[in-house]
Amino acid sequence: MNKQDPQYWDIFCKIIDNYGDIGVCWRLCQQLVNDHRIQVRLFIDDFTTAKKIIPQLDTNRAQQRIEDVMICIWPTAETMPAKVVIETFSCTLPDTYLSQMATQQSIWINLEYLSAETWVSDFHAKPSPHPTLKITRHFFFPGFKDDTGGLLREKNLITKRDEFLNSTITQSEFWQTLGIQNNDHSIKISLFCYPQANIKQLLLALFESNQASTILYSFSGTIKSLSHIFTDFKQLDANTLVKQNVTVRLVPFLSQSNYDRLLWACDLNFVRGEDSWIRAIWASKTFIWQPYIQTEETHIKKMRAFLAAYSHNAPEEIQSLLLNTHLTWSAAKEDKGDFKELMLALPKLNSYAKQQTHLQSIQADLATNLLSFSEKLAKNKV
Ligand code: TRH
Repeated sequence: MNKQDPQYWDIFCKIIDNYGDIGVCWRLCQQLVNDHRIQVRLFIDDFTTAKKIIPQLDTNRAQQRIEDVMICIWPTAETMPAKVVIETFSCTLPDTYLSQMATQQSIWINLEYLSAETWVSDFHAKPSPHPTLKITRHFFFPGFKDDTGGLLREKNLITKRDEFLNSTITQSEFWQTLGIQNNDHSIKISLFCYPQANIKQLLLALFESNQASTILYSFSGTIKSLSHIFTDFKQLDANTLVKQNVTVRLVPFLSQSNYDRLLWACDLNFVRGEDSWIRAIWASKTFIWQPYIQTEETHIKKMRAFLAAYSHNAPEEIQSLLLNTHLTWSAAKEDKGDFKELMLALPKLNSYAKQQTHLQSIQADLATNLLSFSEKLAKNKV
């Protein structure tokens, strides 16, 4: 097949920090390949970090095919661009590659970060001509509304999630892989957060609860380094801490599919950044999102915008509970019993989460939207 065929796509991923950039890119590649039969090349600048998300990656090979995606190191001057080029998060394409794109008139789309802010709808799909080359970059914004690019969601995700949730056997097998036994009826809370998160307030609320809880904490450091957070906890084994009715289990970095299962299986999820946030939405359980920390409190504005959109049709008590717990978690708001209230309201919150997940899941997903956008650009219809 000719590289100028619109079925050939190149995707560029620069890893800034953490796992969100590669997490999003890897999901997008897989969805384009599996759900839309696109031939994808994924260029990554940092194989070592990427290996965390793509464990099969051989860091010594410049090019390799994994799950039908051709993974490559950053392109050289000889690399010929594909017909459709996705730059992710304004990662800057190599100069020679870009000049070649202009010569062969590739379609150039920049996939942006997810935000629920209202300006996203105005900027989505807008063109930005290159100042010197004869080529135009188009902005593609993920989002929660129909007039944005939508959210990443593979075709079979909701079915897979429901199969998992409808099978007690599969769930207990999964829990056993994390060392949780069948007779453990504690409330399960997954925890994936930045160091600034207000874990202490959460713990205080859990101690006061008359139910036992287990925190599944995604943390790769040593258990000893956590003594300032989990003060006076007793260490049961290399991965487990206990105090009163609260057990904390350190969870190793899971595969993306097992991390999904963890979110599906828990009663409450704490997520962060960009990709785990979206996956928490698909889990249809209550979640608290910690946005990636930015200067000038930009992340708090983003968080407020998301909560306004997410909870606009919820009863007022749910709206304020979600806002207060998010502010306590991420903006150091004084906890006035918010987390305690959150734990008590979980059944109500979980049914609201289910409703919201359903509303999002009937919208077109990001990969499908991206494909139809690229087709319109190819026909010059945008
Ligand atoms: O790792 P993050 O903090 O990534 C962040 C954000 O994307 C942020 O917007 C970006 O600017 C910054 O990186 C550079 O959080 P995020 O986005 O949730 O990405 C984590 C990825 O790791 C996601 O794909 C889920 C995956 N994951 C696993 O596969 N296994 C695990 O055990 C865990 C905890 C996560």
